[in-house]
Amino acid sequence: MNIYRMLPAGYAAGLLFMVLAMPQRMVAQAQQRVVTPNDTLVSPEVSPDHRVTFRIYAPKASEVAITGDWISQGRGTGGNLRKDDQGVWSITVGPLVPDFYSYTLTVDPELLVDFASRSIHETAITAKAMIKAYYNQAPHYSYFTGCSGGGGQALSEAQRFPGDYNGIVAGAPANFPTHMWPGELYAAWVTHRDPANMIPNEKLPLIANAVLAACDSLDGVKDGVIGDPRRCNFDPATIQCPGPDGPNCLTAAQVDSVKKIYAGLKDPATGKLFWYGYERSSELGWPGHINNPFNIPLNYFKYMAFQNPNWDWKTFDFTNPKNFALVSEASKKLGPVLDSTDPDLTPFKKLGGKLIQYHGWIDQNISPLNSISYYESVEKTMGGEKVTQDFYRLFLAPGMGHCGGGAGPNTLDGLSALEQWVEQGKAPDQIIATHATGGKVDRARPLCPYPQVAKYKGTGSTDDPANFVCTSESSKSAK
Ligand SMILES: [Ca+2]
Repeated sequence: MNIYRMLPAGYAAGLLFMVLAMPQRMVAQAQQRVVTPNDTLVSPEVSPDHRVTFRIYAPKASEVAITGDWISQGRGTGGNLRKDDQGVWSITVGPLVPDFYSYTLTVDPELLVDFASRSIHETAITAKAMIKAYYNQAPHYSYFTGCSGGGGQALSEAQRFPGDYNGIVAGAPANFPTHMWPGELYAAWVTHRDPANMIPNEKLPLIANAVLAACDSLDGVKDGVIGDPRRCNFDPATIQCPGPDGPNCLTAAQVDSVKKIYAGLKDPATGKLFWYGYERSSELGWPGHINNPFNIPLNYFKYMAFQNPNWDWKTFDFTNPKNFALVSEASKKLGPVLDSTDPDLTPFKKLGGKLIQYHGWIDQNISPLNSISYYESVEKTMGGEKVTQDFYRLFLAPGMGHCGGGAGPNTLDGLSALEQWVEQGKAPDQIIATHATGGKVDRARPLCPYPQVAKYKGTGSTDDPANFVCTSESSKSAK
């Protein structure tokens, strides 16, 4: 891949394949004709509803040494072309369903498989074949990186198609959507049960500040970031108004909402956790969920689970056992296709695959506890921490939101760490993450392989990664 990084910035030449075809057929076509930029290949044999759509930018063969790797970038919502300013080209997977999350009433099971996993696999096969045809040489290494929906695709690849990639970066993976989507919608329902239960946006900083006041120092550094929110037991009742409602306190109904959002969605019959609550210190990211529901979980219910576009989420009481049973049934029915939670990564490991996963601790969309749960399930299945960390490491990022953002170091180069691991056998003992303000890096810190955490050595700037060390003082599944 490095060779591509040497290409001049703004390098615009290349081939754009806009493919609307079954991939194998498309490869055959591509080899038979001269392809020009912005060319569109369409297979007449495929109906418009069954199509794999993606684009490839490939540097001209005359301008690159053919020693490269390729990167496929998974995308939650797909469609955009990715080419960074160093000239690294990548293959970007586009939406499989024309209107993606706006699913059609007649759910086509084949389309669902395309959407969930097959498209990514077909893209890998097709892209490798096209690279070979175009450059007369197969890529030396193949990588996949994605966050959110793309992170879910990343784990699906490791589980379902272990031979597709040598290395995979899975960021904040949405790999358990049939539980995650109900859990997301639950937070919206909690605040809409009654107008009194709504938490005004203006009060979110009040809660976030109270959480920090209670828990910021637990990690040894007072820096606006909580190292491991599982250790924070902040009780919102401590900021409940002693009298009437006011701007600097919460009403009893608002306290109840906050408690429920922290607690997560539970089976009302058994009390068993169905999906995790939001972490303490993630409050500033709540507006997109508690005011109006995020469209993705809403459309899951409307189109995939219930097939009723008029379904009214506001009147769907999640604590009613009959309603919850419907949620659970939908998960059982759709989970085998949509979810990627298989903890057995034996085939991927045997093929030499390496997997780096990361997740922000204040992720406002996907719970970091799901990443921990999946990682620990793999450890259990694969035979323990050492065996697992030989090929799979999870990095939790304190103060990082969903795939980025937040007061903590929230930007990392997982792909470079992955390359070193795959190509030089150098496993990442830490990955440096940075935080920038106005384009200028003002904080950097190591992220450590779970269950290790970064601990301040006690002297020097807390924004200098050299003053932190990865230690094993964290406990697994503290919550
Ligand atoms: Ca702190």
